[in-house]
Amino acid sequence: MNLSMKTLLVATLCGTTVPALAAAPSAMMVSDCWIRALPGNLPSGGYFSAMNMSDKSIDLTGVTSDAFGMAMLHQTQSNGSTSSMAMIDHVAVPAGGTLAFAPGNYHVMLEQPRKPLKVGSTVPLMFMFSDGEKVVAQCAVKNASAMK
Ligand SMILES: [Cu+2]
Repeated sequence: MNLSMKTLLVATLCGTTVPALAAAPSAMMVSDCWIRALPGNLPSGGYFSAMNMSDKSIDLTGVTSDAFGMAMLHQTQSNGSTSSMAMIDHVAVPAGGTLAFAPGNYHVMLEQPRKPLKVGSTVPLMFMFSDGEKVVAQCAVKNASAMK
């Protein structure tokens, strides 16, 4: 598949057009971002898909958001009946591949919301990658029972 076909395909998959303003060709794309808002002061989970359009593996190295005091990369680890969460430094997005953050595995732990999360609104998260790219995605706020 040549690059322009790939770009077209990606644009189609994302339901958006490729931004014409992009100064440098960007390798990473973040899509389907959403946040599971939990009541009270419980931390919320952030989920998304990161697509690597380059031919080398690129790491996701962090997430930040003005909407939260703290955002961390976490992984849920279950052994039998118990599950716990571990903090992770970085996760590789394979060359030409996709990494999914979904309930039960990788998630962004979002703590200390600056203001209460409103279901139905969107919140921007900024994703940082090892190639120096920063990608902002608008994340849909969903209720506590949402699974995707
Ligand atoms: Cu967590």
